[in-house]
Amino acid sequence: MSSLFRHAFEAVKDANLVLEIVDARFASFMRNAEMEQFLHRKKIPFIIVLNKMDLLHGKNPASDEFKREQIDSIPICCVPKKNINRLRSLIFSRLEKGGKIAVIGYPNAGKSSVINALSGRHAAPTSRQAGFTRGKSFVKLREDVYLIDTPGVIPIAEHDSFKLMLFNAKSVNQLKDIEQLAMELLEWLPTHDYWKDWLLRTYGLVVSGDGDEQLEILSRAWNKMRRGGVPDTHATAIKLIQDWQQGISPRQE
Ligand SMILES: Nc1nc2c(ncn2[C@@H]2O[C@H](COP(=O)(O)OP(=O)(O)O)[C@@H](O)[C@H]2O)c(=O)[nH]1
Ligand SMILES: [Mg+2]
Repeated sequence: MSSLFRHAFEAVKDANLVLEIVDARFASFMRNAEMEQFLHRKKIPFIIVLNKMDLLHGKNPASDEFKREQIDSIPICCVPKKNINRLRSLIFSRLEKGGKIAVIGYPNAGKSSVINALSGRHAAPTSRQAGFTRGKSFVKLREDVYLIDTPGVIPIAEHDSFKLMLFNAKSVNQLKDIEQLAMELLEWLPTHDYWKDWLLRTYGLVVSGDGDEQLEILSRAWNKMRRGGVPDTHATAIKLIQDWQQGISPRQE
Protein backbone atom coordinates (compact mmCIF):
# COMPACT_ATOMS: atom_id res chain seq x y z
CA MET A 1 0.00 0.00 0.00
CA SER A 2 1.41 3.40 -0.93
CA SER A 3 1.98 5.84 1.91
CA LEU A 4 -0.19 8.33 0.09
CA PHE A 5 -3.19 6.07 0.54
CA ARG A 6 -2.53 5.17 4.15
CA HIS A 7 -4.98 7.69 5.56
CA ALA A 8 -7.84 6.51 3.36
CA PHE A 9 -7.18 2.85 4.19
CA GLU A 10 -6.92 3.74 7.88
CA ALA A 11 -10.46 5.15 7.66
CA VAL A 12 -11.98 1.90 6.37
CA LYS A 13 -10.07 -0.82 8.15
CA ASP A 14 -12.41 -1.03 11.16
CA ALA A 15 -15.58 -0.45 9.18
CA ASN A 16 -18.29 -3.05 8.55
CA LEU A 17 -19.58 -1.13 5.55
CA VAL A 18 -18.04 1.53 3.32
CA LEU A 19 -19.77 4.25 1.35
CA GLU A 20 -17.65 5.18 -1.65
CA ILE A 21 -18.80 8.65 -2.66
CA VAL A 22 -18.44 9.64 -6.30
CA ASP A 23 -19.75 12.57 -8.29
CA ALA A 24 -22.58 11.04 -10.35
CA ARG A 25 -21.29 12.87 -13.42
CA PHE A 26 -17.92 11.12 -13.16
CA ALA A 27 -19.29 7.91 -11.68
CA SER A 28 -17.09 5.26 -13.22
CA PHE A 29 -14.07 7.51 -13.57
CA MET A 30 -14.08 8.43 -9.89
CA ARG A 31 -14.15 4.91 -8.54
CA ASN A 32 -10.93 3.87 -6.91
CA ALA A 33 -9.87 0.40 -8.01
CA GLU A 34 -7.08 0.10 -5.45
CA MET A 35 -9.47 0.87 -2.61
CA GLU A 36 -12.18 -1.47 -3.93
CA GLN A 37 -9.67 -4.32 -4.25
CA PHE A 38 -8.59 -3.71 -0.68
CA LEU A 39 -12.24 -3.87 0.48
CA HIS A 40 -12.81 -7.10 -1.47
CA ARG A 41 -9.75 -8.65 0.15
CA LYS A 42 -10.90 -7.60 3.61
CA LYS A 43 -14.46 -8.73 2.82
CA ILE A 44 -15.83 -5.31 3.72
CA PRO A 45 -18.99 -4.60 1.69
CA PHE A 46 -19.33 -1.23 0.03
CA ILE A 47 -22.00 0.89 -1.62
CA ILE A 48 -21.16 3.33 -4.38
CA VAL A 49 -23.01 6.55 -3.68
CA LEU A 50 -23.57 8.62 -6.82
CA ASN A 51 -23.79 12.05 -5.31
CA LYS A 52 -24.84 15.37 -6.90
CA MET A 53 -27.54 13.76 -9.01
CA ASP A 54 -29.13 17.23 -9.24
CA LEU A 55 -26.31 18.16 -11.62
CA LEU A 56 -27.14 15.30 -13.98
CA HIS A 57 -30.17 17.17 -15.34
CA GLY A 58 -32.23 14.05 -15.72
CA LYS A 59 -29.56 11.92 -17.34
CA ASN A 60 -28.95 8.48 -15.94
CA PRO A 61 -25.76 7.90 -14.03
CA ALA A 62 -23.68 4.97 -15.22
CA SER A 63 -25.69 2.39 -13.30
CA ASP A 64 -25.34 -0.40 -15.90
CA GLU A 65 -21.72 -0.88 -15.01
CA PHE A 66 -22.59 -1.30 -11.35
CA LYS A 67 -25.44 -3.70 -12.08
CA ARG A 68 -23.13 -5.79 -14.25
CA GLU A 69 -20.56 -5.95 -11.51
CA GLN A 70 -23.29 -6.58 -8.93
CA ILE A 71 -22.18 -3.62 -6.87
CA ASP A 72 -24.69 -1.74 -4.76
CA SER A 73 -25.09 1.80 -6.01
CA ILE A 74 -27.59 4.57 -5.45
CA PRO A 75 -27.95 8.06 -6.91
CA ILE A 76 -28.53 10.75 -4.29
CA CYS A 77 -28.44 14.49 -3.75
CA CYS A 78 -27.41 16.12 -0.49
CA VAL A 79 -28.83 19.60 -0.95
CA PRO A 80 -31.78 19.45 -1.35
CA LYS A 81 -31.91 15.95 0.09
CA LYS A 82 -32.96 13.31 -2.36
CA ASN A 83 -32.89 9.54 -1.89
CA ILE A 84 -31.25 9.92 1.52
CA ASN A 85 -33.89 7.73 3.16
CA ARG A 86 -33.41 5.13 0.47
CA LEU A 87 -29.67 5.21 1.12
CA ARG A 88 -30.35 4.79 4.83
CA SER A 89 -32.56 1.75 4.15
CA LEU A 90 -29.92 0.26 1.87
CA ILE A 91 -27.32 0.75 4.61
CA PHE A 92 -29.52 -0.94 7.23
CA SER A 93 -30.23 -3.85 4.88
CA ARG A 94 -26.48 -4.38 4.48
CA LEU A 95 -25.81 -4.08 8.20
CA GLU A 96 -28.39 -6.40 9.69
CA LYS A 97 -26.16 -7.07 12.68
CA GLY A 98 -25.23 -3.42 13.07
CA GLY A 99 -21.75 -1.95 12.80
CA LYS A 100 -19.67 1.00 11.72
CA ILE A 101 -19.80 2.80 8.41
CA ALA A 102 -16.88 4.64 6.83
CA VAL A 103 -17.28 7.25 4.11
CA ILE A 104 -14.54 7.58 1.53
CA GLY A 105 -13.93 9.36 -1.75
CA TYR A 106 -11.91 11.94 -3.63
CA PRO A 107 -11.74 15.53 -2.42
CA ASN A 108 -14.95 17.44 -3.21
CA ALA A 109 -16.98 14.34 -4.06
CA GLY A 110 -19.31 15.28 -1.19
CA LYS A 111 -18.21 13.00 1.65
CA SER A 112 -18.92 15.54 4.38
CA SER A 113 -22.24 16.45 2.79
CA VAL A 114 -23.30 12.79 2.77
CA ILE A 115 -22.36 12.42 6.43
CA ASN A 116 -24.38 15.53 7.26
CA ALA A 117 -27.36 14.42 5.19
CA LEU A 118 -27.41 10.98 6.81
CA SER A 119 -26.92 12.23 10.33
CA GLY A 120 -29.29 15.16 9.93
CA ARG A 121 -26.91 17.58 11.59
CA HIS A 122 -23.78 19.47 10.70
CA ALA A 123 -21.37 16.91 12.02
CA ALA A 124 -18.71 17.10 9.34
CA PRO A 125 -17.57 20.45 7.97
CA THR A 126 -18.13 20.78 4.22
CA SER A 127 -15.73 22.80 2.20
CA ARG A 128 -14.74 23.54 -1.34
CA GLN A 129 -11.19 23.19 -0.12
CA ALA A 130 -9.77 19.77 -0.91
CA GLY A 131 -9.59 17.31 1.97
CA PHE A 132 -10.37 19.63 4.85
CA THR A 133 -12.05 17.80 7.72
CA ARG A 134 -11.37 17.95 11.43
CA GLY A 135 -12.11 15.87 14.51
CA LYS A 136 -13.01 12.24 14.92
CA SER A 137 -16.15 10.73 16.40
CA PHE A 138 -19.16 8.60 15.58
CA VAL A 139 -22.66 9.56 14.59
CA LYS A 140 -25.46 7.24 15.62
CA LEU A 141 -27.79 6.30 12.75
CA ARG A 142 -29.61 3.59 14.65
CA GLU A 143 -29.14 1.93 18.04
CA ASP A 144 -26.44 -0.37 16.66
CA VAL A 145 -25.33 1.49 13.51
CA TYR A 146 -22.69 4.21 13.63
CA LEU A 147 -21.19 6.47 11.03
CA ILE A 148 -17.53 7.33 11.41
CA ASP A 149 -17.70 11.08 10.98
CA THR A 150 -14.14 11.48 9.67
CA PRO A 151 -14.28 10.93 5.91
CA GLY A 152 -11.44 8.99 4.32
CA VAL A 153 -10.02 11.25 1.68
CA ILE A 154 -8.58 9.32 -1.24
CA PRO A 155 -5.72 11.55 -2.29
CA ILE A 156 -5.05 12.35 -5.91
CA ALA A 157 -1.38 11.74 -6.60
CA GLU A 158 0.64 14.73 -7.79
CA HIS A 159 1.56 12.86 -10.93
CA ASP A 160 -2.10 12.41 -11.80
CA SER A 161 -2.46 16.00 -12.86
CA PHE A 162 -5.32 15.17 -15.23
CA LYS A 163 -7.52 14.09 -12.32
CA LEU A 164 -6.36 17.07 -10.24
CA MET A 165 -7.56 19.30 -13.06
CA LEU A 166 -10.70 17.32 -13.87
CA PHE A 167 -12.02 17.15 -10.31
CA ASN A 168 -11.00 20.72 -9.55
CA ALA A 169 -8.60 19.57 -6.86
CA LYS A 170 -6.09 22.12 -8.17
CA SER A 171 -6.81 25.34 -9.98
CA VAL A 172 -5.19 26.57 -13.17
CA ASN A 173 -2.47 28.58 -11.45
CA GLN A 174 -1.44 25.50 -9.44
CA LEU A 175 -1.20 23.21 -12.47
CA LYS A 176 1.67 22.69 -14.89
CA ASP A 177 1.44 21.85 -18.60
CA ILE A 178 -1.90 23.58 -19.01
CA GLU A 179 -2.00 23.02 -22.76
CA GLN A 180 -1.35 19.32 -22.38
CA LEU A 181 -4.15 19.07 -19.81
CA ALA A 182 -6.54 21.03 -22.02
CA MET A 183 -5.82 18.70 -24.94
CA GLU A 184 -6.40 15.67 -22.73
CA LEU A 185 -9.68 17.19 -21.55
CA LEU A 186 -10.79 17.80 -25.13
CA GLU A 187 -10.07 14.17 -26.00
CA TRP A 188 -11.66 12.87 -22.79
CA LEU A 189 -14.99 14.70 -23.16
CA PRO A 190 -16.34 12.73 -26.16
CA THR A 191 -15.55 9.42 -24.46
CA HIS A 192 -18.03 10.12 -21.66
CA ASP A 193 -21.72 9.95 -22.24
CA TYR A 194 -22.60 12.78 -19.93
CA TRP A 195 -19.83 15.10 -21.10
CA LYS A 196 -19.71 14.45 -24.81
CA ASP A 197 -21.73 17.56 -25.67
CA TRP A 198 -20.16 19.79 -23.02
CA LEU A 199 -18.52 22.11 -25.57
CA LEU A 200 -21.85 22.44 -27.34
CA ARG A 201 -23.76 23.05 -24.12
CA THR A 202 -21.21 25.51 -22.77
CA TYR A 203 -20.15 27.41 -25.87
CA GLY A 204 -22.55 26.34 -28.61
CA LEU A 205 -19.58 24.92 -30.50
CA VAL A 206 -19.12 21.61 -32.28
CA VAL A 207 -15.40 20.89 -32.43
CA SER A 208 -13.69 17.78 -33.75
CA GLY A 209 -10.19 16.46 -34.31
CA ASP A 210 -7.48 15.49 -31.85
CA GLY A 211 -6.78 17.62 -28.79
CA ASP A 212 -4.23 19.74 -30.59
CA GLU A 213 -6.57 20.52 -33.46
CA GLN A 214 -9.51 21.23 -31.16
CA LEU A 215 -7.44 23.66 -29.10
CA GLU A 216 -6.53 25.58 -32.25
CA ILE A 217 -10.14 25.69 -33.37
CA LEU A 218 -11.14 27.08 -29.96
CA SER A 219 -8.36 29.70 -30.15
CA ARG A 220 -9.81 30.96 -33.41
CA ALA A 221 -13.40 30.79 -32.16
CA TRP A 222 -12.47 32.83 -29.08
CA ASN A 223 -10.15 35.08 -31.04
CA LYS A 224 -7.21 34.21 -28.85
CA MET A 225 -4.44 34.84 -31.40
CA ARG A 226 -0.85 35.90 -31.18
CA ARG A 227 0.66 38.42 -33.54
CA GLY A 228 1.05 36.93 -36.98
CA GLY A 229 -2.17 34.95 -36.77
CA VAL A 230 -0.77 32.15 -34.61
CA PRO A 231 -3.36 30.61 -32.25
CA ASP A 232 -2.59 31.41 -28.62
CA THR A 233 -3.20 27.90 -27.38
CA HIS A 234 -1.86 28.71 -23.91
CA ALA A 235 -4.46 31.43 -23.27
CA THR A 236 -7.10 29.17 -24.81
CA ALA A 237 -6.15 26.30 -22.52
CA ILE A 238 -6.38 28.56 -19.46
CA LYS A 239 -9.88 29.72 -20.40
CA LEU A 240 -11.04 26.19 -21.17
CA ILE A 241 -9.85 24.76 -17.86
CA GLN A 242 -11.17 27.70 -15.84
CA ASP A 243 -14.58 27.34 -17.47
CA TRP A 244 -14.52 23.60 -16.90
CA GLN A 245 -13.68 23.91 -13.23
CA GLN A 246 -16.30 26.61 -12.64
CA GLY A 247 -18.84 24.58 -14.57
CA ILE A 248 -18.42 21.46 -12.51
CA SER A 249 -18.75 23.32 -9.17
CA PRO A 250 -21.78 25.50 -9.82
CA ARG A 251 -22.83 25.86 -6.21
CA GLN A 252 -21.24 28.91 -4.57
CA GLU A 253 -20.88 28.96 -0.79
N1 LIG B 1 -24.91 20.34 -6.55
C1 LIG B 1 -24.55 19.61 -5.50
N2 LIG B 1 -23.45 19.96 -4.82
C2 LIG B 1 -23.11 19.21 -3.76
C3 LIG B 1 -23.85 18.07 -3.37
N3 LIG B 1 -23.23 17.51 -2.29
C4 LIG B 1 -22.14 18.28 -2.04
N4 LIG B 1 -22.06 19.30 -2.91
C5 LIG B 1 -21.03 20.36 -2.99
O1 LIG B 1 -19.77 19.78 -3.32
C6 LIG B 1 -18.73 20.45 -2.64
C7 LIG B 1 -17.89 19.47 -1.85
O2 LIG B 1 -18.69 18.92 -0.81
P1 LIG B 1 -18.03 18.31 0.52
O3 LIG B 1 -19.11 17.59 1.25
O4 LIG B 1 -17.26 19.34 1.27
O5 LIG B 1 -17.01 17.27 -0.16
P2 LIG B 1 -15.83 16.42 0.51
O6 LIG B 1 -14.57 17.14 0.18
O7 LIG B 1 -15.88 15.09 -0.21
O8 LIG B 1 -16.13 16.28 1.96
C8 LIG B 1 -19.38 21.52 -1.77
O9 LIG B 1 -19.36 22.74 -2.48
C9 LIG B 1 -20.80 20.99 -1.61
O10 LIG B 1 -21.74 22.03 -1.39
C10 LIG B 1 -25.04 17.73 -4.11
O11 LIG B 1 -25.76 16.75 -3.86
N5 LIG B 1 -25.30 18.53 -5.17
MG1 LIG C 1 -14.97 17.03 3.60
